[in-house]
Amino acid sequence: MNPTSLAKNAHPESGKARMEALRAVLQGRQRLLVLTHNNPDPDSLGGAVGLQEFARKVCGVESRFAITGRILRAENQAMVRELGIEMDRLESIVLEDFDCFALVDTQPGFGHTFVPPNVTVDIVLDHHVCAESVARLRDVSFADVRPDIGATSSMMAGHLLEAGVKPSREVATALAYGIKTDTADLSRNVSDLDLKAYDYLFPYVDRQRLVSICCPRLPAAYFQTLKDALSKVRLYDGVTLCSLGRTTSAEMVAEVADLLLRMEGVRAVFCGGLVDNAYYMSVRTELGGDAWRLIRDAMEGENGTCGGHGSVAGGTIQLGTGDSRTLKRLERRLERNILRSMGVSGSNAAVFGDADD
Ligand SMILES: [Mn+2]
Repeated sequence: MNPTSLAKNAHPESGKARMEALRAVLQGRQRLLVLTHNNPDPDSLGGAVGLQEFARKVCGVESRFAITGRILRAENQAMVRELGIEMDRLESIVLEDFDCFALVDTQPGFGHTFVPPNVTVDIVLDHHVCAESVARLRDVSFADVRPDIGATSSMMAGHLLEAGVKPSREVATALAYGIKTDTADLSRNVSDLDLKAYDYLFPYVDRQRLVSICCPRLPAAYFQTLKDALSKVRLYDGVTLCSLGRTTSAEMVAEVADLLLRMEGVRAVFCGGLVDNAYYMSVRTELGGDAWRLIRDAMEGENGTCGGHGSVAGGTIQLGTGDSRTLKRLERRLERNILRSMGVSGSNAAVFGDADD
C-alpha cells in the first residue's frame, strides 16, 4: 500500500499545502470536539492539545477534548497533571454544541476508539497503518494519515510550524513528550519531520516539567503486576512471549513489551493480557522489523483489530466470555502463530526461575 495514497485532501508534496487544507476545514466553524483512542497515550494527548492550539491560534475556533476511557500510565497521569491538560468525559458532552469533530492518533473504526454513531468525523490526524483505512477515510474532509511519521504529535507540530505559531509552553511540552514516547527518544521510527518538529518545539519546552513527567513515583501495585508479568515470560530463540492471562490494564501489556525488547538478543516481543472482556496485545520488534505484519500473523483467524507502525504494533480481540479455558486457548493460538511467523520452533522455552531454583 502506498502510504501517501491515504492522504486525501492533504497534498503529500508540501507541508504548507497540508496545513492550509487543515486550516480550510476549521475556518468558519463554531466549536471543535477532539477525540482520540479510549485510553489516551502521550502522543494522542500531545496531538489533541496541539490541534486545539492550532484551532484557537490559527482559526479562532474554540474546542474541547473528550475521552471515553482512562489515563492509565503513571507518566501519562503526570503529563495531564503537570501540563494542566483539560478533558471531558465524552458521555457528559452535548454533541449538538459542536459543528466540527476530529480524531487524533487513531482512525474511525479502529478497535480501541469510540466515535458516537451520529457523529461525522471531519478531521483525522494519524500515523498508524490499517488495511481498511482508505475505505473508512473516504468521507473525511481532512484525512492526514502518514504511516512513515514516528508520532502524530510531530505531524501536529508540523502544522503549527507551517502556520508560524509560537506554541505555549504547555502545548510544546505535551507535543515534545508525545514525540519522545512514540519514537523512544527519537531512536525508533524516526522521520525527518519528527526531528524537525522536535527542534521547533524545543525552545518552548518546559524541561523541569518534562523531567517530572518522565519519572513519576509509581504505586506499589505497579511492582506487584510487574513481578507477576516477569514470572510469565518465555524466551525462545530471539523471540520473547509474555501471555499475562487476566491483568490490570492494557497499558501494562505495552509497558512489559517495551521493557522486554531491551533484553539482549531479542528480535521480537509479543505480550498479551485480558482486561475485562478485551484481550490486548502489544508487539515490538528490533529496528527494521515489521511489527504490524507480525501482529496480523498472530491474529490470523481471530476476530479483532490491530494497528501499528514500524517496530511497534498493538491489537485487541473481544472475547465473548472471559473464562479461563477460552483465554488459555486464545493465548496458545496467538503464541503458536507468532512463533511460526518468526520461524522459531515452539519447543525449549526458557523462563526466569526463582533465585533458589
Ligand atoms: Mn502515536
